[in-house]
Amino acid sequence: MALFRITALRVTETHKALPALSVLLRNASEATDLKAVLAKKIPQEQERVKSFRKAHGATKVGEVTVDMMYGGMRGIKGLVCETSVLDADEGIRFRGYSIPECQKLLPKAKGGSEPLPEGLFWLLITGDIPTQEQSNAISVEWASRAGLPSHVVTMLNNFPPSLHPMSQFSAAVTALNSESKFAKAYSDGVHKTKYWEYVYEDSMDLIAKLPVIAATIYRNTYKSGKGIGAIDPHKDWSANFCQMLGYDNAEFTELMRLYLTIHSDHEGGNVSAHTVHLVGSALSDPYLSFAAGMNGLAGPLHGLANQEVLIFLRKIQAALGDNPTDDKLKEFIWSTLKSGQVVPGYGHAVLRKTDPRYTCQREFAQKHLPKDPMFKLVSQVYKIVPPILMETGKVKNPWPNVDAHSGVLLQYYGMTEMNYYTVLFGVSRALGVLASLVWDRALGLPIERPKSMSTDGLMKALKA
Ligand code: CMX
Repeated sequence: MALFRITALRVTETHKALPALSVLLRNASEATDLKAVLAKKIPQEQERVKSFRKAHGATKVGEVTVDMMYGGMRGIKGLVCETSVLDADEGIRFRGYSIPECQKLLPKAKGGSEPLPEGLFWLLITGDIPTQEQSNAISVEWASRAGLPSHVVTMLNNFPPSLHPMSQFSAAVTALNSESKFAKAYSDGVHKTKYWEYVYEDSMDLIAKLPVIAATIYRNTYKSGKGIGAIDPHKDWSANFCQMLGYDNAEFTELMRLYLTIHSDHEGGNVSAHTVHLVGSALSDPYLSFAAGMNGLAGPLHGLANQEVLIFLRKIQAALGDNPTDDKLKEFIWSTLKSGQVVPGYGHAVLRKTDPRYTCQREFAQKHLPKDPMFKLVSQVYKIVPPILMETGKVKNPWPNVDAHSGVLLQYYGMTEMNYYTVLFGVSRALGVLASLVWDRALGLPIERPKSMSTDGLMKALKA
């Protein structure tokens, strides 16, 4: 076990940076203070929603069929999510901005060309594209909040490396709830109008700490626990994360900025986002709510698909070699389907076209790794799989989703440990779901409790 240890000291080395941090934090002005910006916006939005509900509260927005009830509630409009909306054909828009627009408009790191996740978070939570200064202020603030309590470090260091990284991730986040300012304020009897402030504090703390947790898991599980180093307050969130993971390739850091931006949010109904929202509605603190969402992300039909895709590609290479013929590949795909398995990375509950998150990763690959054999295989799969899925006659969306491409990029830069990939997805997903959680409490959304029926009750109600 000793081999896999890192010391608490190593992780809390962030404190070494404190003098530099305090100077940087002092530079924050009212315009770069995200909490102050939100405190101005929230009363306006509360008023807007209140008058909208007063005028239209009883208006119907859709209907529920029996198939929807048995069919995973597909298509039921039953949730409000402010941060992003998914269009079946166009894909995701973050607060109204498409991925190419975000790539163009959001602040970048010095010398970089991909958007900073800090800027995306500002956009998700405020609805406004931030300035470079606002985005930089978030980098500094997250650096200042990154330290882990020693019990979480001890816990991480005692997990066997055989425990799946997503289980380690979710367990560590759950244990972090010892730090919850919301849970403490609630037990101290805080007024409900102030809930959002404490959920905001916990969310900022949690987002700041996630890369440290994730990097510790990576180093412990795959790199014999060798130290993760210190947070540099002059670096952005992704650069610090890459450095802690042990990667110092500038191109990989750019990939990570893109990756952490595009995986952040996919409107409110997907398993991870919906779970965080649902658990949060019981006033479980953000740590518990987020950990619950991560247990959903760890399912193979959701976030774990990025791991499954790489395993699938490796299986193809093992069976057919690096350059399979189209016919051999078709045969392989059909045999997968006939054995009752899904083709991972393809299909979606809402999307009906190629996922734009797939497209922007493909563009990254075309620019940086056009000759990579695995990328070539992914391109060939993109040509072969959709017509086959269409031919089955039952798959509603035969096109690739985000998970069909991410692993290929990671393995190119040396991150070949596919069981780890969903943790990266989880770090990113925090940005969207926690921004939403702050708004859930700001808008005073109640405990979620839809009505269920038994088959007998349903038949009786429909006189069937
Ligand atoms: N391979 C094989 N069969 C598929 C399929 C795929 N990629 N996608 C859908 N199908 C099948 C379904 O299993 C279902 O079969 P049955 O009727 O026998 O149960 C049928 O096609 C209809 O399904 P659907 O309405 O098209 O898709 P759903 O909304 O039910 O499911 C999803 C969506 C993503 C779970 C499904 O497409 C899938 O399993 N894809 C593979 C796993 C994957 O890539 N998941 C990641 C999604 C993105 C993410 O959340 O990260």
